Amino acid sequence: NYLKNVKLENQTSEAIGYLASIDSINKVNPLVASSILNELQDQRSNLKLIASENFSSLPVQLAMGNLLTDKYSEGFAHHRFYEGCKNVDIIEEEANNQAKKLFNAEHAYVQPHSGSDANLVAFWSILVQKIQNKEIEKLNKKSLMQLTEEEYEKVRQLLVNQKVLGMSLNSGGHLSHGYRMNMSSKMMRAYSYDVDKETNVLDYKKLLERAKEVKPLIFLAGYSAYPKKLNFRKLKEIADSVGAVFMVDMAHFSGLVAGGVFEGEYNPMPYADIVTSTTHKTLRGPRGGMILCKKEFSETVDKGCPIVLGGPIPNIMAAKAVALKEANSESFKTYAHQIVKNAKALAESLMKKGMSILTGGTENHLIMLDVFKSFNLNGKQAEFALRSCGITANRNSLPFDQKGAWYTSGVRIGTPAITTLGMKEEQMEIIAEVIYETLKNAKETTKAKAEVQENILNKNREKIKNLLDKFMLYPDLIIN
Ligand code: DSN
Repeated sequence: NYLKNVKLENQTSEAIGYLASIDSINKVNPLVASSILNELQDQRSNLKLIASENFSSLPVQLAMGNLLTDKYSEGFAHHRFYEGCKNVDIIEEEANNQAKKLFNAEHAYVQPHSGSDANLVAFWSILVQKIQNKEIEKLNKKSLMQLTEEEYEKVRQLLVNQKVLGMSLNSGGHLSHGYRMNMSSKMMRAYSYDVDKETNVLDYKKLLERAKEVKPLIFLAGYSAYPKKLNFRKLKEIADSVGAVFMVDMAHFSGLVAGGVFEGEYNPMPYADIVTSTTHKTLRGPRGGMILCKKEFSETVDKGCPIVLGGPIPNIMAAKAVALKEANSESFKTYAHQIVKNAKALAESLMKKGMSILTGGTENHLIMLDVFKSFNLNGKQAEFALRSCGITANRNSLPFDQKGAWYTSGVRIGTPAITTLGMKEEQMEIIAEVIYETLKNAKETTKAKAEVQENILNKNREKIKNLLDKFMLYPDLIIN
C-alpha cells in the first residue's frame, strides 16, 4: 500500500484527493498506481525544459478523475443527441464562458481532444462555411443530403482542391499545418512558407509574395519551434490581400496571450477569423484543444462533434473550465510574464557562454539550441547527455537541417514548467551553466548517445537536485 506512511490529516484536500486516487487505483492495478507515483518522482527529480509541457494544478488534475467520463454528450451545450446532459451542459458552458472572457473571443468551443483535432475542426468549418454551403446554395438545394451523387462528388472535389498555406515543419511550423505525412495535406492542397535562410526569421515581404503565388483559401500562422513573436496585424494584411481566411494556431503561446504578454499586434485574437489552441502548454490546463472564432464560424465549429470528433470528453472539459478560471487571474498574468523573462535570461546566459542559439535569442517561451554548431553533437546525443544530468528536453530539427528529423542538429528548450515551479532569472544562470557544462563535456559514444564523464555528471546532477529541492513540484503533496 503506497499510502501506509502517509498521514492524511497533515495534507491539503488536493493532496488527500490525489493520494486517495492512487490508493484506489492500487487496489485494482498496482502497475498503473506505481507508474503514476514513479512519474511523479521522475518529474520531481528531473528539470522539465520541454517547451510544450507544463505542470497543471492538482485541482485541474482532480477534475479529470470522476464519473463525467461515463457521459456521452454528442452535440454542444444545450443541443445534444443524448438525454441527461444537464450537468455536462453547465460544465461546457462554463468552460466556453471562461475561454471567451480570457481571450475576449466572440465564440469558444472546448471539445477538441487535442490541438490537431482543433485544427481539423477549424479546417472543416472553413471549408463548409466558405465552399460547401455556397456550392449547395448555387445548386438551389437546402443541404448536402439533397445533392445527387454527381453533385456531391463535385462538391467533394472542390473541397479537396482548396489550398492551405502554413509555416513549414522545417521552419518551426506544426505537422498539422499541412505537412506531407499529415492528414492536413490530404484533405486540402497544402503549401508552406519558410523562414529566411540567413536570419531564420520570417520575412513578411517574402511571405506576402508567397501568399500571392499560392492564393490559399486558408492562411495559417502558428508554430511549435520558432522563438519569435508573430505580428498578427501584418499577417492579417497578407491574408486579406489574397482574400484568405486568416487562421492562427496559438497552441504554444496561448498562455502568453492569456497572460497579456502578447498584446496589440502580437495578440492574434483581434485579427484572426479562427484561432485554435491546445490547453496543456503555456495555458497550463489538461491535455486537450479548443477553438476561438468569430461569430461567422460558430455554427459550423459547434458541429465539430459528431462530424469530426467522436463524443466530447466531459471530465476533460471540466478540467478545462478549472484551468481557464485559474488563467483568468492576476497571478496567471505574473506567471506568463515570468515565463518570457526566464526564457530571455536563459538565452542570454547560454549565449554569453558561447552557445549558438537560433535568431540570437528568444521573444517567447522557447529557445532553439544549435548543438551541432556549438558542440558538434546531434540533437539525439545532446538530449541523451542532458537527461543523464537531470534535464529533460527534446531534440528538434532546425531550419534546413542537414541531419533530418530523427537525429536533428537542435534541441528545443522552454521555460513554462520551471516557471510554474517558481523559478526566476537567478535560477536561469544555474540552468545555463549545467546545460553548457553538460554539452561541452559530452562525448559521442554512438550516433544516438553522448556520455558525460562521471565527476562532471555528478556535479551537474547535484546542481539540478538542489534546484528541484528548493522548487519542489506540488510541495503540498507529501509522500514518504
Ligand atoms: N508535440 C507538440 C510540441 O512538442 O510542440 C506539438 O504538438
